[in-house]
Amino acid sequence: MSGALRLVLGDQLTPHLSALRGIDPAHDLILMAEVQAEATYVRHHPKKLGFFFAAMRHHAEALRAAGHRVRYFRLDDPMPCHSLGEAIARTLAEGRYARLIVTAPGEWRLLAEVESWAARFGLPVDIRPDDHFLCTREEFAAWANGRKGLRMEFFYRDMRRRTGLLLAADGAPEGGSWNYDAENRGALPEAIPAPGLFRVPPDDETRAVLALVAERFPDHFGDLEGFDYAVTRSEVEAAFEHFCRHALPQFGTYQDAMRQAGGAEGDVLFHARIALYLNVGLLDPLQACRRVEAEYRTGRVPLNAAEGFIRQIIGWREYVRGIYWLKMPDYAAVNFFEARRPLPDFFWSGETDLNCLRQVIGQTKRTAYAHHIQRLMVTGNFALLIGADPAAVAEWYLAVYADAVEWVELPNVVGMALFADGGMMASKPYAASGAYIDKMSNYCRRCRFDPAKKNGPKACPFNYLYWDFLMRNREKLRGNPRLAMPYRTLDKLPEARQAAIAEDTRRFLKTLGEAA
Ligand code: DLZ
Ligand code: SF4
Repeated sequence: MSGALRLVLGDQLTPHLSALRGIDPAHDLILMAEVQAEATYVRHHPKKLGFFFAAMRHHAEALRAAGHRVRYFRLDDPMPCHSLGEAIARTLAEGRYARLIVTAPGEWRLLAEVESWAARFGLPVDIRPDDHFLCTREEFAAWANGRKGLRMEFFYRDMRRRTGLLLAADGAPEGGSWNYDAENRGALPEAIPAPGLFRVPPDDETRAVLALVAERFPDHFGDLEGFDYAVTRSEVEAAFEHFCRHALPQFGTYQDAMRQAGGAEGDVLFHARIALYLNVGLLDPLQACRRVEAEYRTGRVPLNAAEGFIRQIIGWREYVRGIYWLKMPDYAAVNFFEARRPLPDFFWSGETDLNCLRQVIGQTKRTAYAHHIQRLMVTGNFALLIGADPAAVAEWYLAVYADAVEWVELPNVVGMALFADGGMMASKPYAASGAYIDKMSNYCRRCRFDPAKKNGPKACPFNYLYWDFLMRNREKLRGNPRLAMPYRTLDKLPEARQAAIAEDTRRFLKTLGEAA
């Protein structure tokens, strides 16, 4: 009797994966493959590649230890596979299988490819729902159906009700409010130290992966040294435990803060750095939320921390994934502002005088990680203000962050950071001047620009870029009620000041290597 061939992708590393349900260990074969095409369709950060391949190899070992047969293609095999399709073709040439079973991939591009396999390989392909999420694509579509705006907040409340997380006995939200976002914006005093990050030293298998990545992908942006990610379920559990004990109590208050510090202390602050583990299936989102809720119930962490964490996971994370599948493939091409500027070269080097950008890009290069405000309000805000091409910006984020899979990265970049969907996700563009960055970080104190200066060579470029962005896009944004105040301020600016803003912007954009 020929069994089934069951494909497990690099971000499907859960033992209870839908593609493995009902598996017959005696006859079925699990296929996993490190392939050149997935490693290079964007030039992923070397630490991201190291993480994916190391986690895949350790997962294959765990599956074997659980009694399964696994065919695993490595990139350092004598005959590596170029693509997932090739890995399937070669496995089918090695043995007979009655059907192919796949859990739906998280990316539109790959799902389209999987859908072509039945015809290509001449066997039935069973595409099962992706069960890494709490809200299915169909449930999200039903929620969105007929709504005018698709705001996260209302979706999040439904998810709280559905999961029962942080609900009081009468079904009301714990503490009386659904959302404590206003208590997530504390500036971080220099005197408050952040707990050290949980680091996992690479084992022999991971070191072999890192050597392979160093050899095969030497020209990808990012450093490989200092690789410290967890790559197994037990390591991930330990990393999450460390977060819950040491960082979670202050996570809520300092969620949006940024800090330049000696060493790596500022890289993570009070964040969990678990998105990459959630996104490949090494950490279960609901279990993580229940653990955080328990910390609150026992009184070890305040409500603003527990709610802030749970909102990110069952709110934002599920919501952006829903938006992605609701709007793809058109979402990849949205460009509300018709922004066409190429991404400045310094996004690939960190070499810029704007200290906030230098710090965030430098950290990204070192670690393949930056937290949400660094991504949204420093690099994202800057890309929005200069009118960078959304597709180029999205490609950058997809390449450089270890947690970036397209379903999460694309809506966050084009919808949230760049407002390129014209306001489907966000009610106004997240445009901000230097004052915001100065309030939330210590970057400005170490910068050659002055966040208090509005114009001239010493002025923080975010200041004039912000007003120029509003002037340039007046027609598209003037009617937005949430921008009524800044437009009133702009209208009152003397003509000479408006001209200075335009001139400073022109001069600055020229330094990016492009005429304004
Ligand atoms: C991101 C990634 C990388 C770098 N490499 C592989 C790989 O070699 N094999 C694989 O099965 N998956 C890989 N992935 C993940 C996929 O590119 C893709 O992003 C997800 O499977 C989409 O859900
Ligand atoms: Fe960034 Fe402006 Fe602050 Fe410099 S002054 S760090 S450019 S916000």
